[in-house]
Amino acid sequence: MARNKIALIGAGQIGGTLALLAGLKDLGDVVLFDVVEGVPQGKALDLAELAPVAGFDATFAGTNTYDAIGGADVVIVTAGVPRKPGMSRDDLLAINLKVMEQVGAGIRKYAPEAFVICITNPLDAMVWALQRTSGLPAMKVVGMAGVLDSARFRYFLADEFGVSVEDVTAFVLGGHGDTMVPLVRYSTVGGIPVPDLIRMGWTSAERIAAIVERTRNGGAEIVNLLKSGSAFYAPAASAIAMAESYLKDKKRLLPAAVRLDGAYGLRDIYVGVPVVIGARGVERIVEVDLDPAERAMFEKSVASVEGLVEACLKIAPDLGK
Ligand code: A3D
Repeated sequence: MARNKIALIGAGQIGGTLALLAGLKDLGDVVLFDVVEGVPQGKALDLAELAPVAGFDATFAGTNTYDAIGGADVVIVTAGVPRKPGMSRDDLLAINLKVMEQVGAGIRKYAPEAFVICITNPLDAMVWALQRTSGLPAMKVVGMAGVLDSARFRYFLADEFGVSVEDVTAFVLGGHGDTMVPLVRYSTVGGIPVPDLIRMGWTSAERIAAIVERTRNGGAEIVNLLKSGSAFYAPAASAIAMAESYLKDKKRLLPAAVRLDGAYGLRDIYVGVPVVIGARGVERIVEVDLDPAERAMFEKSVASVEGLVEACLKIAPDLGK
């Protein structure tokens, strides 16, 4: 049986880590694409030279032309520019929107059957744009943010309780950013909901509130430490978990930015909700009950994503048409 093909659009910090993890996890052959000449080729060669040591047989290719992604089963998009000092959110949006137009056209032409995972920020707006510019069905185009945000939440909770990260589950809803909604009620340790653990005296409501706040600012915490660039190991591992669920039809229930067309009372917007990812892509959107406080936080988060989408439409009214 032929190996799967994984195309990585953007061969920067996350792109390189994605390639490494795809190799180590034996997910398939990897093509790294970037506009910068030499970088994808150099990273691909370095990784190919790692394969004998690590003991896997995937091939790695670096490219500056889209034809090389032809027939990819999975495409993971990290292409774009980061926000630089003095650049407004709208400036960043305009630049990365242009990038999504190029990437979408490349996917539309060469990898129309792929499952596409977008990581480029501002996430919820970029994945919305990418679905339009690629013309792929919405169930095949998702954004990665919730797996990362909930992994951060899980890590902080495990640390608080002194238990294995493996036994902590956590859910984060909404857009990626400081309006995200970590759902304490649906977060558990070995199946015991966090509010019960508070009642059992394992922690206090105040400490959980501080963990929620730290989760919301998880990206900024790392940016402040690194000084240049943003997190890349955990974001890459999170996208790989989504790719693996698709390629192996694992049907994992994961939070992802998906296009809502009715669920949660929303239409034509990408926002983070729990979904089942299997061989058909997004196979199910899970509509969880929200209490009034959670709903209010979710609505605030949705409003901020709507603001980004409106800004995109102002810049490119005919996007994907
Ligand atoms: P970086 O190391 O800068 O890599 C981006 C790569 O994109 C660079 O190699 C660029 O040369 C390349 N690039 C620029 N324009 C194009 C283009 N038109 N076509 C193809 N490639 C291009 O960044 P990174 O890997 O650290 O991060 C990538 C993206 O992920 C950024 O937008 C980050 O903000 C975002 N990010 C999102 C999360 C989420 O949880 C959603 C987390 C961390 C980072």
